[in-house]
Amino acid sequence: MTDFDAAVLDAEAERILRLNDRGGYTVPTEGLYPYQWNWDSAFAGLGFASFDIGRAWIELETLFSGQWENGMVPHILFHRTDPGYFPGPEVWGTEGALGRGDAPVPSSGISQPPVAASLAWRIYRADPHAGRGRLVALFPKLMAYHRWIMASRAESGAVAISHPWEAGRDNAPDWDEAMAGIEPVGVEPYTRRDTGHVDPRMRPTQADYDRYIWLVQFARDRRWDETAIAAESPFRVADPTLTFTALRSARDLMQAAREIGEDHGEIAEWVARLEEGAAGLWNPAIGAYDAKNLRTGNFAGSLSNASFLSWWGGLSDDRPRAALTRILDASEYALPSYDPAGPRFDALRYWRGPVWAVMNFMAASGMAEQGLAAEALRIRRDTARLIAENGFAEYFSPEDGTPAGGATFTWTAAVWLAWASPSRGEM
Ligand code: 9WN
Repeated sequence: MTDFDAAVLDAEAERILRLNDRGGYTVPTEGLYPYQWNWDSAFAGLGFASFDIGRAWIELETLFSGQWENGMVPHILFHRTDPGYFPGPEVWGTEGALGRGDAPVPSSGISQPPVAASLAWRIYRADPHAGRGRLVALFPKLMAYHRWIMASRAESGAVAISHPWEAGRDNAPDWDEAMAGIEPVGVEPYTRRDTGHVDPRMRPTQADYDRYIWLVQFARDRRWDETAIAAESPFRVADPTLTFTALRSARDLMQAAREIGEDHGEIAEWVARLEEGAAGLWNPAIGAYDAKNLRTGNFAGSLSNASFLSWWGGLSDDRPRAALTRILDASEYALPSYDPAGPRFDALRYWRGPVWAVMNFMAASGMAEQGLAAEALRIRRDTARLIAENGFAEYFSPEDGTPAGGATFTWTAAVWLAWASPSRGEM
């Protein structure tokens, strides 16, 4: 399918990673996201690994420099304050948060999909000789992160989010019911910054933002006490993104443990618990894995790109295949973040329709491992086409590939380098 010059795009992707490098960490894109984000950074590491293995490890090490004493790895590290992003550190108010200890980097109070262990394992395998000491040093921190997830988010077996930002799929239809249950009274006056950078039609709505900030204030008022938040917040949703990335990371951590001669009994228990929890996310009504509102017990009824992370999570379950076939047939460019035939589909609005390269990478890599070669190839080709035709955008319309959100985007460039580029192998 190469009617584009892979070498030129490889060089451009490399240039983007260097461009967004702030010295030890990479911003997702200049302007819109001026800080270090958790899962973006792990993907940046994967991208760096294709041309600078030392820099790849530094990205992860800087991310874990912001780890809280309780093991939590924040979703944003505010290394240098930047007024271009809202909400900044003063809104999060995590100084003195329970569990934070003397973590040295100002941060948010929530986490994000835990892909770091999986990507560290890949970075290690790219060059075991260079990576051994780095992996040995990072391993206990990765363990502490996952111990925190299991202790504070896995009460249902599946992994729950306490804020939509935690799933990394901010305005996905998955949270609509839980978000509607919030009356955003008492939100302090604020000015959004995102809509100054990007067309508002490509971003969450004002009603979403009021609730995002309400939830931040709710947790801040409780000094980020996980126990109180779990007990009292109206928002608690078991999420396929968190569940399947945690499951995959646990499996990869187990391999890492074996490699460096560490005990893996505890990890095996996590895998068993998460597998059981994941089974509870199967929604027969949509023939796919789904988010579940833990306050009502209701499924979201949302067929999303996260639904198809089950293979990445290591599940060999074949049942989602019919839904996958339907979604692939319905999309010019796969994978849409929400079912194009669903009532809440919106081709450009962020996580309610657009295609995201990182999700494609995980979903298709899992499919390839579990024998869904044709589906995996289709998704990889679509990802390559999207980027070749429209640039390294944050996300893309599944209908016609329109690039949306921020440009010169770190994780899109990283996924290109690590996987989508034809120079990574036959396609
Ligand atoms: C809030 C950085 C992040 C990604 C998320 C994506 C978006 C932030 C925002 O950008 O979220 O965390 O302000 O919109 O949804 O997945 O990590 O790229």
